[in-house]
Amino acid sequence: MTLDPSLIEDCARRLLAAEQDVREVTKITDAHPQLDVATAYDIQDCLRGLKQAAGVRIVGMKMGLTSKPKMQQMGVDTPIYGFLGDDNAVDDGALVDTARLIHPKVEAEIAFVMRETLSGPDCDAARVLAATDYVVPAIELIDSRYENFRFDLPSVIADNTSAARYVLGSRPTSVDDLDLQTLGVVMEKNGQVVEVGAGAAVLGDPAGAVAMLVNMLAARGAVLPAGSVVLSGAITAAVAVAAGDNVLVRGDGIGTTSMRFA
Ligand code: 0L1
Ligand code: MG
Repeated sequence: MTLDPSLIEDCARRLLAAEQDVREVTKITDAHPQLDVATAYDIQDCLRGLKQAAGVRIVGMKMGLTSKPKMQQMGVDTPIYGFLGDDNAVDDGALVDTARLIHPKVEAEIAFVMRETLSGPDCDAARVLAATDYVVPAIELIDSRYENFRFDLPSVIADNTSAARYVLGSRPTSVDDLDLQTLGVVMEKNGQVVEVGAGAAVLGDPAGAVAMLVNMLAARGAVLPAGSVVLSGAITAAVAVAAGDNVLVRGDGIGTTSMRFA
């Protein structure tokens, strides 16, 4: 079911207010049970427009629900995408204020920084690799605006796929020197290893996940601009964090990145 434009804007404003006021809200489909995926992306686009109007600069995109277990849990067979603003970016090693977050969780990811603009519909991993400037390890902090992190597919798309913060490693590595599928990643919390994984956990190949993003954008008449940061999807399960925690992600041959929580 599509919604009329004023309802789309109401939904986007409600999600924006929840993020700004750091409070949970009921999922959109409680009020609009027939909400479809295309209209959910209309709400996400509206949210993006509201943030841009408030001065946020869009710096990239993210893929979500890229692992088989998470897709099975949601009963879906396609990943989802969201946008990244400069207000989501955190410096490597910086302190993140948990008072500004509802129920934060972190994921280990590989981030791509694009040298060239990519457009679909027939993008593939080879084109992504050719258009990539470099990759770095990343931590994505997700923070659903919905009660108890409970949502369905249209609701989480509207909520910008739970995007909240991210940090990138500071040592750029060319993809020419890497096998992204076998690239191993370790996540430590407070000095203990809590998650391990390899790039292939992301839809079989993180570069393939970026290609899928480009093709999904093309279906909505959009491109992935040169200079974009792309979080390609979680390699590990999401781990809850709280004030006092330190999280570090190490990627084989690509360095480390970290976030501290106050
Ligand atoms: O980045 C992600 O994979 C998260 C997507 C949204 C689902 C969630 O909040 O767990
Ligand atoms: Mg993620």
